[in-house]
Order: sequence, then structure tokens, then C-alpha cells
Amino acid sequence: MQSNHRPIDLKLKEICDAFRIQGTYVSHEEIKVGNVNRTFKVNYRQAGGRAKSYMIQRINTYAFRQPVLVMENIDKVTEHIRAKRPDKVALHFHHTVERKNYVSDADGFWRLFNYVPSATYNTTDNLTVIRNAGEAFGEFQALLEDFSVEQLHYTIPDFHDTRKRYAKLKEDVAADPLGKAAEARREIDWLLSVEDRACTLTDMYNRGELPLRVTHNDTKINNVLFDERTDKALVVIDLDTVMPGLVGHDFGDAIRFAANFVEEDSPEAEKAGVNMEVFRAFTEGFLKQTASTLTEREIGTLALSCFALACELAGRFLDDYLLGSPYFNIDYPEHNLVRTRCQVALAKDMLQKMEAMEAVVRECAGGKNAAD
Ligand code: GN1
Ligand code: MG
Repeated sequence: MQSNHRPIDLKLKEICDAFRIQGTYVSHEEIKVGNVNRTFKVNYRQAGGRAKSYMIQRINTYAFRQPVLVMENIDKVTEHIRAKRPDKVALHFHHTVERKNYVSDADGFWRLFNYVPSATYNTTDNLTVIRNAGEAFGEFQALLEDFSVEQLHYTIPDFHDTRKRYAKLKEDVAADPLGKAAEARREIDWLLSVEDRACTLTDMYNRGELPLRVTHNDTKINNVLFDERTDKALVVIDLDTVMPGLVGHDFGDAIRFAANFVEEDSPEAEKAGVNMEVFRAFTEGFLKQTASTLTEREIGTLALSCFALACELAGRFLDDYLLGSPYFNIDYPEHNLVRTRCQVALAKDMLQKMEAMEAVVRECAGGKNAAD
């Protein structure tokens, strides 16, 4: 499958050249997973005929205004993990002749790393996979326990500041520049009615009740690569949003994605809800790695963090919809409204199941000595 000369192939080949990739460019596939960046797998044939693939990402500079700082964060964090666990699979970012791990040109901001043969999951009810994902994100957090958060740049300021997200939503609902708010009235009203509950973690942090940790901040299960044969987690990827944050940001985001009965953008919002078996499996894995370092209070926020993150993301999707979707990649004009409705339905179900979720968290944390 020799590549033709489509502009995208020419561009990808040019990027590979800048990163000094050896061999013959064969083809590319676009990997449609992320909602923000664009990701391509490029396939090469090396001298001797061996096939080798690389991943190229074009960073969304509307979301990441200072992409060089994103790359600095990634470098520091991966270096720290590599030094502690040299045996672990790590993403290897290539460098240009000028020793930069990115290329910035008229077409965008690009980076390139080795393709890791692996399996990924968008949704799965395989509880082993889920437990392993929980362990992987928990281990990520545990490995960075001794990394000082001050070393990290805030690449997207106030990323999980739910209060500020709400303030922005209210501002844009009031301005309603494209006249779309009426269509989303029910979702807007509901989200506003639960604002205080959704902002509990942010408020606790602002009162000094929760410690800052190094968090991944985008813990969707498709950001874990799994061994194709054993389903063991190999590596946590997509470190763009690694920043100082709260443990609940990682836990809650993971649950709102992995434990939902339906995909994040399912048009069948009425089917959204928390699969408690998945919830338990993820919680077991996550707390196995983290319980001993978390404070009682942090553990006490975990179940509620799922609700907080679902509401926060619902508000973000909705806000983006009202503005004509400049932030999230969309496949059709109503995509962000569909995503909003699905997150809202999920958040409502979480309220119903809050006590059950809290009980599972307590059970899984039990036995470990919480840190205070
Ligand atoms: C974005 O692009 P992706 O899929 O890694 C977003 C997350 C959202 C997620 C929702 C930088 O992540 O915060 O939770 O979409 N990332 C950024 O699917 O905004
Ligand atoms: Mg991401």
C-alpha cells in the first residue's frame, strides 16, 4: 500500500523528515480517539524491509495555548517515572536536529513518538481490563507522589476549577452569541440547580482541605495502552494535561468515562448510568495503588468526584456548543449537545447511586491506613 501524494501524506512525511525518521514512508491512518488533538499512525518500511510505525500528533493550540510548556511537563514527568521504573514501557518522543521534541510550523504544532503495539478500549465491561486501568492510573499517581508539583506548568489554567467552569457557562448562556441556549434550556437549568454540589471539591480545595498532587487530568480508559495478549496495562498515555490537581479529578474522570453504560457521545442518553461492577473494579485497582497515601478526607471525596467531573464536563460540552464548538472536535453540528445530554443523564444516575458508590470506596480503602 504505497502512499499516493495526498497533501496529508506529504505533510506527515515532512514531519517525519523533520524528526529524522529513516526509511520509506508507506501510508498513514488517522486515529479518531481524542476530542482535542489530531492523531495519525504513520507506517514506514526500513532498510531491510522491516515495517515500523510512529504516532504523529497535531496539538490543538486553541486548547493548549502554550504547547511548548505542555512538552516540558511531559518530559519532566516521563523522566521521573523512567528513573524510578526503567523497566516500564514509556512513550519515546523523537527530537529534531535542533533537539526539540516538537515541530512548530505554519500548519501547526507537531510531535512524534514510537508506536507501541497494544490494545486500547473505548468501552469495555471486561472487569480485569477495568481493574488494570484503575491500577495503572493509581500507579501513575503513586509514582509521582515524590515529584514536586511546583515543577509543572499550568498548561490550561483552572482546568478542573468547577466554579470557574460554571461561571464561564453562565456568562456564555447570558450572552448566547449564536442563539442556541433555548434548545439546551433543560440541561442548563439542571446543571445550574446542582452547582454547589458539583463544586464541592473545588470549594474544599479553596478552603485548604485537600492537597495538590500531580494528576493526569484526562483519565479516560482509552488513555491506557494494554498488552494485547495479557490485558495488563502497559503505559498511561496522553500526558498533555498533567498538572497539579486533586486525586478526585483523576478518579472521577475515569469513572465518568469507563463506568458509563454507554459511550460518552451516545444519542441514547436515557441509557447512560453507572455500571456498579465496573465502578467497583476500577476503584479496587485505583485504591490498591493509592489508598495508603491518600488522606481520609480525600478518600471521602472520591464518590462525589465522579458526579463533579460529569457535571463539569457536561458544562464544558454545553458551553462549547453555545459558542459553535471551537474547542472539542465534532463530527456533526449537534455533537456537543448530544455529549452534554449524555453526561447530564449520567450525573443524574450518579446522584441516585451516591451511597452505593461511597460504600464501595470505603470497602476498597478499608484495611489500608489512610494518611490521616
Ligand atoms: C478531551 O482529547 P481528549 O479526548 O484526550 C479533553 C478532556 C475531556 C475529554 C472528553 C485537553 O480529551 O478534558 O474530558 O475530551 N481534553 C482537554 O472526552 O480539554
Ligand atoms: Mg487528552
